[in-house]
Amino acid sequence: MFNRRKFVQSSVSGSLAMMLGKKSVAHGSSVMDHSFSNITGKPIVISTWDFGKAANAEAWKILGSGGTALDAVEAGVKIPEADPNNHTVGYAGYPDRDGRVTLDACIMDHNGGCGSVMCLEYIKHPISVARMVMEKTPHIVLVGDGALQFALANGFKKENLLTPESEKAWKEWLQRSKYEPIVNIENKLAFQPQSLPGGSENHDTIGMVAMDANGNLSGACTTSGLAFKMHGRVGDSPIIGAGLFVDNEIGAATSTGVGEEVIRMVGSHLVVELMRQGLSPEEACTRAVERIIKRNPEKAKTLQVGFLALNKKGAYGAYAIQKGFSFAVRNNEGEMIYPGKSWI
Ligand code: SD4
Repeated sequence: MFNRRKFVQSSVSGSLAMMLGKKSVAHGSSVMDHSFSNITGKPIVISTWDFGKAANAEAWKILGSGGTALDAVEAGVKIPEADPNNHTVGYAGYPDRDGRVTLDACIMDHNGGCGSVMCLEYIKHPISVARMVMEKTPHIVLVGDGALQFALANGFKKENLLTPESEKAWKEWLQRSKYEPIVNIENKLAFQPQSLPGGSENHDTIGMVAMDANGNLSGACTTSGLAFKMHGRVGDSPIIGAGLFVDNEIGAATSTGVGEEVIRMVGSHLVVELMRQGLSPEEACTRAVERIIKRNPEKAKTLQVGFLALNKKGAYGAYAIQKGFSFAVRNNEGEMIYPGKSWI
Protein backbone atom coordinates (compact mmCIF):
# COMPACT_ATOMS: atom_id res chain seq x y z
CA MET A 1 0.00 0.00 0.00
CA PHE A 2 2.79 2.42 0.87
CA ASN A 3 4.04 4.39 -2.10
CA ARG A 4 7.10 6.49 -1.41
CA ARG A 5 6.83 8.68 -4.52
CA LYS A 6 3.21 9.55 -3.89
CA PHE A 7 3.96 10.14 -0.24
CA VAL A 8 6.68 12.66 -1.03
CA GLN A 9 4.42 14.40 -3.50
CA SER A 10 1.68 14.70 -0.99
CA SER A 11 4.02 15.99 1.70
CA VAL A 12 5.17 18.66 -0.71
CA SER A 13 1.63 19.58 -1.69
CA GLY A 14 0.75 19.65 2.00
CA SER A 15 3.60 22.01 2.82
CA LEU A 16 2.56 24.18 -0.08
CA ALA A 17 -1.00 24.18 1.13
CA MET A 18 0.17 25.10 4.58
CA MET A 19 2.26 27.98 3.27
CA LEU A 20 -0.53 29.32 1.15
CA GLY A 21 -3.08 29.11 3.97
CA LYS A 22 -6.68 29.75 3.02
CA LYS A 23 -5.93 30.49 -0.61
CA SER A 24 -4.48 27.03 -0.98
CA VAL A 25 -7.87 25.39 -0.83
CA ALA A 26 -8.45 23.67 -4.13
CA HIS A 27 -10.58 20.85 -5.38
CA GLY A 28 -10.86 18.20 -8.02
CA SER A 29 -8.40 15.70 -9.35
CA SER A 30 -5.30 17.79 -8.76
CA VAL A 31 -5.50 17.00 -5.06
CA MET A 32 -3.55 13.97 -3.84
CA ASP A 33 -5.34 10.99 -2.41
CA HIS A 34 -3.84 10.78 1.05
CA SER A 35 -5.71 7.59 1.62
CA PHE A 36 -3.00 5.74 -0.24
CA SER A 37 -0.11 8.12 -0.28
CA ASN A 38 0.27 9.28 3.25
CA ILE A 39 0.55 6.20 5.36
CA THR A 40 2.93 7.52 7.94
CA GLY A 41 1.79 5.42 10.85
CA LYS A 42 1.04 6.59 14.29
CA PRO A 43 0.49 8.72 16.17
CA ILE A 44 -1.62 10.98 14.00
CA VAL A 45 -4.38 13.54 14.47
CA ILE A 46 -6.58 15.07 11.79
CA SER A 47 -9.32 17.67 12.07
CA THR A 48 -11.71 19.73 10.02
CA TRP A 49 -10.97 23.13 8.50
CA ASP A 50 -7.93 25.35 8.60
CA PHE A 51 -8.50 26.14 12.26
CA GLY A 52 -7.90 22.45 12.95
CA LYS A 53 -4.18 23.20 12.74
CA ALA A 54 -4.03 24.94 16.13
CA ALA A 55 -6.22 22.26 17.66
CA ASN A 56 -3.99 19.53 16.25
CA ALA A 57 -0.94 21.23 17.72
CA GLU A 58 -2.48 20.97 21.18
CA ALA A 59 -3.49 17.36 20.60
CA TRP A 60 0.03 16.60 19.42
CA LYS A 61 1.50 17.68 22.75
CA ILE A 62 -0.24 14.63 24.17
CA LEU A 63 0.09 12.23 21.25
CA GLY A 64 3.74 13.07 20.66
CA SER A 65 4.64 12.22 24.22
CA GLY A 66 2.88 8.89 24.32
CA GLY A 67 -0.52 10.03 25.61
CA THR A 68 -3.85 8.60 24.63
CA ALA A 69 -5.90 9.55 21.62
CA LEU A 70 -8.82 10.24 23.95
CA ASP A 71 -6.89 12.81 25.99
CA ALA A 72 -5.51 14.28 22.78
CA VAL A 73 -8.82 14.87 21.02
CA GLU A 74 -10.37 16.40 24.12
CA ALA A 75 -7.44 18.77 24.63
CA GLY A 76 -7.29 19.56 20.93
CA VAL A 77 -10.87 20.65 20.40
CA LYS A 78 -10.80 22.74 23.57
CA ILE A 79 -8.63 25.22 21.66
CA PRO A 80 -11.36 26.40 19.26
CA GLU A 81 -13.97 26.00 22.03
CA ALA A 82 -12.20 28.70 24.03
CA ASP A 83 -11.20 30.92 21.10
CA PRO A 84 -13.04 34.27 21.19
CA ASN A 85 -12.32 34.75 17.50
CA ASN A 86 -13.94 31.50 16.47
CA HIS A 87 -17.67 32.06 16.11
CA THR A 88 -18.37 28.48 15.22
CA VAL A 89 -17.44 26.55 18.32
CA GLY A 90 -17.90 27.04 22.06
CA TYR A 91 -17.27 30.43 23.65
CA ALA A 92 -18.14 33.30 21.27
CA GLY A 93 -20.12 30.96 19.05
CA TYR A 94 -22.97 32.66 17.24
CA PRO A 95 -26.26 32.20 19.08
CA ASP A 96 -29.56 30.78 17.99
CA ARG A 97 -32.28 33.07 16.71
CA ASP A 98 -33.32 33.86 20.29
CA GLY A 99 -29.80 35.05 21.13
CA ARG A 100 -28.88 31.96 23.13
CA VAL A 101 -25.56 30.19 22.60
CA THR A 102 -26.37 26.49 22.64
CA LEU A 103 -23.56 24.00 22.23
CA ASP A 104 -23.39 20.45 20.92
CA ALA A 105 -20.50 18.03 21.42
CA CYS A 106 -19.65 14.35 21.49
CA ILE A 107 -16.66 12.15 22.10
CA MET A 108 -15.84 8.48 21.44
CA ASP A 109 -13.03 6.31 22.72
CA HIS A 110 -11.44 3.13 21.39
CA ASN A 111 -13.71 0.87 23.42
CA GLY A 112 -16.95 2.07 21.92
CA GLY A 113 -17.43 4.47 24.82
CA CYS A 114 -19.56 7.46 23.86
CA GLY A 115 -20.61 10.69 25.53
CA SER A 116 -22.66 13.55 24.20
CA VAL A 117 -24.24 16.82 25.24
CA MET A 118 -26.81 18.67 23.18
CA CYS A 119 -28.14 22.19 23.44
CA LEU A 120 -25.91 22.92 26.42
CA GLU A 121 -25.73 26.56 27.52
CA TYR A 122 -23.22 28.53 29.64
CA ILE A 123 -20.40 25.96 29.65
CA LYS A 124 -17.28 26.85 27.72
CA HIS A 125 -16.06 23.31 27.17
CA PRO A 126 -18.95 21.04 26.21
CA ILE A 127 -16.49 18.39 25.02
CA SER A 128 -15.30 17.89 28.60
CA VAL A 129 -18.88 17.56 29.79
CA ALA A 130 -19.47 14.99 27.05
CA ARG A 131 -16.45 13.06 28.24
CA MET A 132 -17.77 13.15 31.78
CA VAL A 133 -21.15 11.85 30.58
CA MET A 134 -19.24 8.97 28.99
CA GLU A 135 -17.10 8.23 32.01
CA LYS A 136 -19.32 9.05 34.99
CA THR A 137 -22.86 8.18 33.99
CA PRO A 138 -24.68 5.12 32.71
CA HIS A 139 -25.96 7.27 29.82
CA ILE A 140 -24.64 8.52 26.51
CA VAL A 141 -26.57 11.75 25.93
CA LEU A 142 -27.60 14.58 28.23
CA VAL A 143 -29.49 17.55 26.82
CA GLY A 144 -30.31 21.12 27.73
CA ASP A 145 -30.92 21.90 31.37
CA GLY A 146 -30.11 18.35 32.44
CA ALA A 147 -26.71 18.62 30.80
CA LEU A 148 -26.15 22.00 32.46
CA GLN A 149 -27.09 20.72 35.91
CA PHE A 150 -24.78 17.75 35.45
CA ALA A 151 -21.94 20.04 34.40
CA LEU A 152 -22.45 22.40 37.34
CA ALA A 153 -22.64 19.50 39.77
CA ASN A 154 -19.29 18.33 38.46
CA GLY A 155 -17.40 21.54 38.90
CA PHE A 156 -17.89 23.30 35.57
CA LYS A 157 -18.32 27.05 35.79
CA LYS A 158 -21.39 28.88 34.47
CA GLU A 159 -20.26 31.60 32.05
CA ASN A 160 -21.83 33.96 29.59
CA LEU A 161 -20.71 32.65 26.21
CA LEU A 162 -22.28 35.42 24.12
CA THR A 163 -19.53 37.92 23.39
CA PRO A 164 -20.33 41.51 22.37
CA GLU A 165 -19.19 40.70 18.83
CA SER A 166 -21.48 37.68 18.54
CA GLU A 167 -24.37 39.63 20.05
CA LYS A 168 -23.85 42.39 17.51
CA ALA A 169 -23.88 39.87 14.65
CA TRP A 170 -27.10 38.37 16.00
CA LYS A 171 -28.78 41.78 16.30
CA GLU A 172 -27.81 42.61 12.75
CA TRP A 173 -29.15 39.25 11.63
CA LEU A 174 -32.44 39.96 13.41
CA GLN A 175 -33.08 42.82 11.00
CA ARG A 176 -33.58 40.29 8.21
CA SER A 177 -34.14 37.12 10.23
CA LYS A 178 -33.30 34.96 7.27
CA TYR A 179 -31.92 31.52 8.03
CA GLU A 180 -29.50 30.75 5.27
CA PRO A 181 -26.40 28.62 5.84
CA ILE A 182 -23.39 29.89 3.91
CA VAL A 183 -21.04 27.44 2.27
CA ASN A 184 -17.54 27.29 3.80
CA ILE A 185 -18.22 30.02 6.34
CA GLU A 186 -15.83 28.12 8.60
CA ASN A 187 -12.70 29.21 6.79
CA LYS A 188 -14.07 32.70 6.20
CA LEU A 189 -14.58 32.97 9.92
CA ALA A 190 -11.16 31.63 10.66
CA PHE A 191 -9.40 34.07 8.42
CA GLN A 192 -11.59 37.11 7.93
CA PRO A 193 -13.58 37.63 11.10
CA GLN A 194 -13.69 41.36 10.47
CA SER A 195 -15.37 40.94 7.10
CA LEU A 196 -18.42 39.15 8.30
CA PRO A 197 -21.69 40.87 7.69
CA GLY A 198 -23.98 40.12 10.58
CA GLY A 199 -26.73 38.72 8.43
CA SER A 200 -27.02 35.21 7.22
CA GLU A 201 -23.77 33.57 8.23
CA ASN A 202 -23.77 30.11 9.41
CA HIS A 203 -21.07 28.43 11.20
CA ASP A 204 -19.19 25.43 12.04
CA THR A 205 -17.68 22.68 13.91
CA ILE A 206 -14.43 21.07 14.69
CA GLY A 207 -14.36 17.33 14.17
CA MET A 208 -11.12 15.63 15.20
CA VAL A 209 -10.03 12.01 15.05
CA ALA A 210 -6.72 10.61 16.25
CA MET A 211 -4.70 7.45 16.63
CA ASP A 212 -2.19 7.20 19.45
CA ALA A 213 1.13 5.39 19.65
CA ASN A 214 -0.67 2.26 20.84
CA GLY A 215 -2.82 2.27 17.73
CA ASN A 216 -6.00 3.24 19.56
CA LEU A 217 -8.48 5.58 17.92
CA SER A 218 -10.67 8.27 19.47
CA GLY A 219 -12.66 11.22 18.18
CA ALA A 220 -14.32 14.44 19.28
CA CYS A 221 -16.74 16.79 17.62
CA THR A 222 -17.91 20.13 19.04
CA THR A 223 -19.86 23.09 17.69
CA SER A 224 -22.19 25.94 18.41
CA GLY A 225 -24.22 24.59 15.51
CA LEU A 226 -25.64 26.52 12.62
CA ALA A 227 -25.91 30.21 13.45
CA PHE A 228 -29.33 31.66 14.19
CA LYS A 229 -30.93 28.22 14.24
CA MET A 230 -34.26 27.65 15.98
CA HIS A 231 -33.87 27.35 19.73
CA GLY A 232 -33.52 23.67 20.55
CA ARG A 233 -32.20 22.69 17.14
CA VAL A 234 -29.51 20.02 17.29
CA GLY A 235 -27.32 19.16 14.32
CA ASP A 236 -25.24 16.12 13.47
CA SER A 237 -22.21 17.04 15.56
CA PRO A 238 -23.25 15.55 18.94
CA ILE A 239 -25.02 12.56 17.40
CA ILE A 240 -22.94 9.40 17.58
CA GLY A 241 -22.79 7.92 14.08
CA ALA A 242 -23.76 11.17 12.37
CA GLY A 243 -21.15 13.80 13.32
CA LEU A 244 -18.65 11.30 14.64
CA PHE A 245 -18.00 7.59 14.66
CA VAL A 246 -15.06 5.55 15.89
CA ASP A 247 -14.56 1.82 15.46
CA ASN A 248 -11.18 0.79 16.81
CA GLU A 249 -10.97 -2.16 14.42
CA ILE A 250 -11.51 -0.09 11.30
CA GLY A 251 -11.15 3.66 11.61
CA ALA A 252 -12.87 6.89 12.53
CA ALA A 253 -14.80 9.59 10.72
CA THR A 254 -16.29 12.99 11.39
CA SER A 255 -18.37 15.48 9.46
CA THR A 256 -18.98 19.17 9.02
CA GLY A 257 -21.59 21.21 7.23
CA VAL A 258 -25.36 21.21 7.21
CA GLY A 259 -26.11 18.70 9.92
CA GLU A 260 -29.60 17.82 8.79
CA GLU A 261 -28.13 16.26 5.64
CA VAL A 262 -25.69 14.20 7.68
CA ILE A 263 -28.17 12.98 10.26
CA ARG A 264 -30.55 11.52 7.71
CA MET A 265 -27.86 9.25 6.27
CA VAL A 266 -25.94 8.67 9.53
CA GLY A 267 -22.89 9.92 7.72
CA SER A 268 -19.86 9.19 9.87
CA HIS A 269 -21.03 5.68 10.61
CA LEU A 270 -21.54 5.13 6.91
CA VAL A 271 -17.99 6.28 6.17
CA VAL A 272 -16.55 3.84 8.72
CA GLU A 273 -18.67 1.00 7.38
CA LEU A 274 -17.49 1.75 3.85
CA MET A 275 -13.90 1.58 5.07
CA ARG A 276 -14.77 -1.77 6.65
CA GLN A 277 -15.76 -2.93 3.18
CA GLY A 278 -12.28 -2.09 1.95
CA LEU A 279 -12.60 1.47 0.69
CA SER A 280 -9.86 3.96 1.41
CA PRO A 281 -10.75 6.89 3.71
CA GLU A 282 -11.10 9.24 0.75
CA GLU A 283 -13.19 6.77 -1.27
CA ALA A 284 -15.44 6.19 1.72
CA CYS A 285 -15.94 9.92 2.24
CA THR A 286 -16.70 10.31 -1.46
CA ARG A 287 -19.36 7.57 -1.47
CA ALA A 288 -21.01 9.14 1.57
CA VAL A 289 -21.13 12.60 -0.02
CA GLU A 290 -22.53 11.07 -3.21
CA ARG A 291 -25.37 9.62 -1.15
CA ILE A 292 -26.36 13.15 -0.11
CA ILE A 293 -26.05 14.48 -3.65
CA LYS A 294 -28.10 11.64 -5.13
CA ARG A 295 -31.08 12.43 -2.92
CA ASN A 296 -31.40 15.95 -4.24
CA PRO A 297 -28.67 17.16 -6.62
CA GLU A 298 -30.14 20.64 -7.02
CA LYS A 299 -30.30 21.21 -3.29
CA ALA A 300 -26.82 19.76 -2.88
CA LYS A 301 -25.45 22.54 -5.08
CA THR A 302 -26.51 25.04 -2.44
CA LEU A 303 -25.06 23.46 0.67
CA GLN A 304 -21.86 22.12 2.11
CA VAL A 305 -21.17 18.82 3.78
CA GLY A 306 -17.69 17.41 4.22
CA PHE A 307 -16.42 14.15 5.69
CA LEU A 308 -12.98 13.41 7.07
CA ALA A 309 -11.74 9.90 7.86
CA LEU A 310 -8.76 8.02 9.26
CA ASN A 311 -8.15 4.30 9.10
CA LYS A 312 -6.18 1.95 11.34
CA LYS A 313 -3.12 2.20 9.10
CA GLY A 314 -2.93 5.94 9.61
CA ALA A 315 -4.19 6.71 6.12
CA TYR A 316 -6.63 9.59 5.88
CA GLY A 317 -8.87 11.29 3.37
CA ALA A 318 -11.70 13.74 2.95
CA TYR A 319 -14.39 14.68 0.49
CA ALA A 320 -16.98 17.46 0.39
CA ILE A 321 -19.86 18.60 -1.76
CA GLN A 322 -18.32 21.99 -2.48
CA LYS A 323 -14.78 23.16 -2.95
CA GLY A 324 -13.37 25.11 -0.03
CA PHE A 325 -13.41 22.37 2.59
CA SER A 326 -9.99 21.90 4.14
CA PHE A 327 -8.55 19.69 6.83
CA ALA A 328 -5.50 19.76 9.06
CA VAL A 329 -3.11 16.90 9.75
CA ARG A 330 -0.41 16.46 12.38
CA ASN A 331 1.83 13.43 12.40
CA ASN A 332 5.51 12.60 12.68
CA GLU A 333 6.09 14.34 9.35
CA GLY A 334 4.90 17.70 10.68
CA GLU A 335 1.74 19.76 10.39
CA MET A 336 -0.19 20.34 7.20
CA ILE A 337 -3.39 21.83 5.92
CA TYR A 338 -4.81 20.07 2.89
CA PRO A 339 -7.60 20.96 0.52
CA GLY A 340 -10.32 18.34 0.43
CA LYS A 341 -11.51 17.06 -2.94
CA SER A 342 -15.07 17.94 -3.80
CA TRP A 343 -17.97 17.33 -6.14
CA ILE A 344 -18.19 20.93 -7.36
C1 SD4 B 1 -24.42 21.49 12.55
N1 SD4 B 1 -22.67 20.29 11.41
O1 SD4 B 1 -24.81 21.98 13.60
C2 SD4 B 1 -22.93 21.40 12.30
C3 SD4 B 1 -22.45 22.70 11.81
C4 SD4 B 1 -21.30 22.62 10.91
O2 SD4 B 1 -20.19 23.54 9.13
O3 SD4 B 1 -20.50 21.73 10.92
N2 SD4 B 1 -21.17 23.58 10.02
O4 SD4 B 1 -25.19 21.14 11.66
